[in-house]
Amino acid sequence: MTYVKTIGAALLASVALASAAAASCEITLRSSDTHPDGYPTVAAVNAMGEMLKERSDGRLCIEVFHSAQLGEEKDTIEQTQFGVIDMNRVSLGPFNNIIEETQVPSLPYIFRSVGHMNKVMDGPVGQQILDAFSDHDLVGLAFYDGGSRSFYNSEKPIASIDDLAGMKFRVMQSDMFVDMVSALGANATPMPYGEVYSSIQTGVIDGAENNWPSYDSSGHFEVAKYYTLDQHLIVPEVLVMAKSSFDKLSAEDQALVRQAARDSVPVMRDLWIAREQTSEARVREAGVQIITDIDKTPFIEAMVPVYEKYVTSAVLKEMVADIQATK
Ligand code: GTR
Repeated sequence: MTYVKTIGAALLASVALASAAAASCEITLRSSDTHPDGYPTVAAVNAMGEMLKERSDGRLCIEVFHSAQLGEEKDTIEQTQFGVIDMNRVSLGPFNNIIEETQVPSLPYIFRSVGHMNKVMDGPVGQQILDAFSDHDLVGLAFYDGGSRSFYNSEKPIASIDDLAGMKFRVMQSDMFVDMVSALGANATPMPYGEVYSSIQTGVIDGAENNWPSYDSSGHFEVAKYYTLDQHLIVPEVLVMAKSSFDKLSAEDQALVRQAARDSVPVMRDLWIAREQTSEARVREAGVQIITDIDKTPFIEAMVPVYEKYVTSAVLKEMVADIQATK
């Protein structure tokens, strides 16, 4: 009896402690993500929240609203600019039409590999892009990994650029991606991520393009069983904060937020590498036809007009040259 009572008291005490810690959050930053709970981006922002809470003695907390609970990326970006949402983890793609610097790392085939992308985004070009957010009511905190994106569709195996002719693909809401698909001879439909599954299912589009973890977690592989590893995009993902929310913090707390964001990057990269493998295995097991033997040269050559149209200012030209010169 005494034993049970002691355990009961200890349990009660720990529950009380846990709720005291939760109650002591003075500021809770609401963060948006389109991905489901457990996805590497969601887990990384949660990890950032734990670091922030510990380093601020429980004062600063983050609550991640995953699974697009706060809306689709384009809308949540606007809400973050207005300060309705404090933090947002999104692809750079939906920023392309708003912040021209984000177009550069979103250019097709700009990076030779994910390692090249990480090196560039960890360096001066990455910093230049993070700084560019400040002219748009946002604070750029960190870049995450998004692997490489390739086309998948419900119709047929695509083994060469010619197979793309006339097909209809969803792209993120970025004019540059519409032009990218047109330059490949196909038709692009910009649309929010959450509408892609049913649009493929009902034949509104033939397919879309994404990385292994998104192809898997979105369930798109169930309706688009042909995946061609042309790897046309290696678009970084970004964690941003509403400038108005950031400005409300003391200088010390701002430094804590920036540091915790930076420290969440290696966490994210490790989770990403593991998730790419499990997603690929899961999708292969489901019987998806993966086309790996594809000549990328005609894809790369077809992108010349896209570069000509979008890389126009001296600033962007220099960024492209810097990226190409990064070994
Ligand atoms: C994912 C990315 C999301 C979102 C999505 C999309 O790879 O992580 O942020 O941009 O693609 O295609 O909309």
